[in-house]
Amino acid sequence: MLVTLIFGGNQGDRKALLDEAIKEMSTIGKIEIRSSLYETAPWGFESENPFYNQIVVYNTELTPEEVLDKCQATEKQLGRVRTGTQFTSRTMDIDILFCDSQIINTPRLTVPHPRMAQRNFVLCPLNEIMPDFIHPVLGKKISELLLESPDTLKTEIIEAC
Ligand code: PH2
Ligand code: MG
Ligand code: MG
Repeated sequence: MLVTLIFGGNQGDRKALLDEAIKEMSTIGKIEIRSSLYETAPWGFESENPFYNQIVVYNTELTPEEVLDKCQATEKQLGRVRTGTQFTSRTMDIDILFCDSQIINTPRLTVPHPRMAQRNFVLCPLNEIMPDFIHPVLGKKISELLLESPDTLKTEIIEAC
């Protein structure tokens, strides 16, 4: 299965944490593609600290639930403290965007990620590596979703891939 993950954090040494998280997640399988590194304005909450975001596609034999377990273990290992509130600053967040073209709706997991079409910090790096991929629920290419995105927050390439 090709699983597409987005990594993001806005606390601590953002670059070092991102590199470490991407390396740690490669225990699930080989890296197929990675986007450039982006600096992005916080979406959905106020913070002085911009995020670093990057998207990586891994080729894995694990199930989606097993990948989720590994994402959560890695977030914890990298110092993520989960609070009750929805959006806060964090050292590392790892979210599953796609699992091939599967549609998954379980109590633990919603794939494709439900809010990606409203978020340029997801659509910009995704459009860089898979502009023609068709979102299995929305039935549109990533490039179309980016054109239609209502988001106006800034995303900037920090380090080209
Ligand atoms: N993640 C969020 C909420 N807001 N904003 C940016 N720029 N990048 C993120 O990764 C991010 C966010 C929830 O997980
Ligand atoms: Mg997230
Ligand atoms: Mg998350």
